[in-house]
Amino acid sequence: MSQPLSIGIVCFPTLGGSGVVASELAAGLAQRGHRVHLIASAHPMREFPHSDNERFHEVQVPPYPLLEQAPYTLAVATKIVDVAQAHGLDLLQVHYAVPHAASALLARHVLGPKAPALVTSLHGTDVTKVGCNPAYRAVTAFAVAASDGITVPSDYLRREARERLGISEALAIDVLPNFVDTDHFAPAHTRDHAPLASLFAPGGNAAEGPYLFHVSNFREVKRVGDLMEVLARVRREMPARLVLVGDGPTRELAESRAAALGLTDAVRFLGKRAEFVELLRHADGFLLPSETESFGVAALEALSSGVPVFAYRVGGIPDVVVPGVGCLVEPFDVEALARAVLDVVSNAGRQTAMSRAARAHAVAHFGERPALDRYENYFRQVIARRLTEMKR
Ligand code: GMT
Repeated sequence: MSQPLSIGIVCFPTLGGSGVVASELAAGLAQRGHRVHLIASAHPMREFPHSDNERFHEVQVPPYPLLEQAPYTLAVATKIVDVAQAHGLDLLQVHYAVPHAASALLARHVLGPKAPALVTSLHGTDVTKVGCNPAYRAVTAFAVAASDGITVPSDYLRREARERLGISEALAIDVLPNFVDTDHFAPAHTRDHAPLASLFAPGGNAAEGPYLFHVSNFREVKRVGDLMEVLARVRREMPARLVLVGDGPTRELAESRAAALGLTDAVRFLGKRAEFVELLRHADGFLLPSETESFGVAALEALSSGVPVFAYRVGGIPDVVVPGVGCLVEPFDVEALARAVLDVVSNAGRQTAMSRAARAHAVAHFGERPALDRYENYFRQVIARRLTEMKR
């Protein structure tokens, strides 16, 4: 067995997206014997740590009256330096380029020749919305390009990174698709609606449905208003209900749209929940009407749970939601999305076939073990390359 590595992983502790990928990766690598140091402003929402090989290092951002905004970027850089000096790191992987790539670069300068190899893992809006904003672009692009390795979860985001951050073709950007814990996100043994029905009325009529599901951080890019438009249209033909997990800036908008469309009794907003698979796996369909997604981890978790996904054909979603495991329609056609949902959920045979195909697709293409192999190999290559370059 090759030598275990000492790996630092920096991420936002958010539920969904990069925070989930980072903490699952940390757990998986630690289980393989590597020493993993997770650096974040709070414990990730998913269970952590899983083993003695994992350590959590909290980034604290002390306020001071003179500082209008607490300098998070500096606090992350300082924590990286502290962890590297105390524990020795072979490699540091930062998830979400803004501002983590800049923090890492700064730490690298402080650490000098002993600095670990640096991998920046781009995720989505750190390129397409925030990183390319003129307020951040010059430094973000510079820091990303200065990394020893750059990863993205899809070809789509690689193209976006080249275009929006101007990352030259001379620099490799490697596609490492996201993955899912298929044991955790597994279909229900008994496919019934009972756990979802009880959210609407204790002992409610579980035979009614269909039940639709959504998980997100309720940012504008998620177009949560479209969820209500789709639900209203589906309900013209079937007594559909929608369960929503997560929270964020557009949750109120979704609630008021639901009220305006007379849907209040047909929706349940559950807020942030680390554990939602017990509900998700009983749903008939997962709605993800995002403006764009570089990948769509939430969609993959649904597929793995045997839940077909309905989304717009945008970004990297077509890499995940292939024909037969869900339906993609043209952006932002709520009529078409509602029709796609109805086509599937109104036909028990079609729904079951799609649910089985969704699960099989997730297991065959997005399992954790091959993904961890890819990351391990990639990290070792980056470390070796950096050592060679340093010897020159
Ligand atoms: O970039 C974001 O919007 C946030 C990010 C996150 O950190 O939650 O989500 C992105 O990264 C995920 C993990 O790689 C992807 O599954 C999401 O599709 C992606 N979001 C977008 O591109 C909007």
